[in-house]
Amino acid sequence: QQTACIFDLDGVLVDTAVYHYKAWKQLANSLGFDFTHAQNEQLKGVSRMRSLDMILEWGGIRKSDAEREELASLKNSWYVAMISKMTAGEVLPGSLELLRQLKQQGIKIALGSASKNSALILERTGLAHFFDAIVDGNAVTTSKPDPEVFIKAAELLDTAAAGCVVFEDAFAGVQAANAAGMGVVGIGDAENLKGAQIVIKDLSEITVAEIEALNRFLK
Ligand code: G16
Ligand code: MG
Repeated sequence: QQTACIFDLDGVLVDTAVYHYKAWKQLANSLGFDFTHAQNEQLKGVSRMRSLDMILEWGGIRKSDAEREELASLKNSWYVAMISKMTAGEVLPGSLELLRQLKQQGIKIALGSASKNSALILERTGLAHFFDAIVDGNAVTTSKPDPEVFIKAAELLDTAAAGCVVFEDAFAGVQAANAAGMGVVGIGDAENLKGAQIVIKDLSEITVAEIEALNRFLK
């Protein structure tokens, strides 16, 4: 059974986490409070609206639905202004090399991201052409840890879930991959990524052979 790869975007292929953080921090500060680094970790992989709700809760602030929409689009306007200036230099170490090798060996590649801005980011960083399928925040109704985003990606790649290997930097994403019955490679600190089969610092630390060994048809 064939292997396919599904990549999360923010924090796995590109370093956009810092821009999300800056924009959310600016929003929280404008409302008169701040949040911690540990709290920011919890926002990774979580949808825009869910992130906003978590932040408002940390600040002990209640807003109407209309105000929440307004705050989310304000944050997004700051975020989009920052990512509009991204360059290929902001692709994380090892990403380009691994994507090239996977392509060379005929392994299918999908994006499985919570972001509604994935098209702009892939465009700006020159990664768009690698993907056989793109499933992002515009295509799903439920956020990670729900497996919807990865299940849709597997369907588009015409690959059984057990043959898919997901690359994730967020705990919510690791949970989503496990719920989908897929292999999962964690990117970052092992303590934040319980449930991943392997945890690496970045994509330079894994080979195509090691990825293929995570295909669950082989287990
Ligand atoms: C990313 C980030 C999250 C962000 C979400 C939505 O998910 O990790 O912090 O809240 O996208 O992004 P946007 O506001 O651009 O729609 P992923 O799944 O790519 O890591
Ligand atoms: Mg991520």
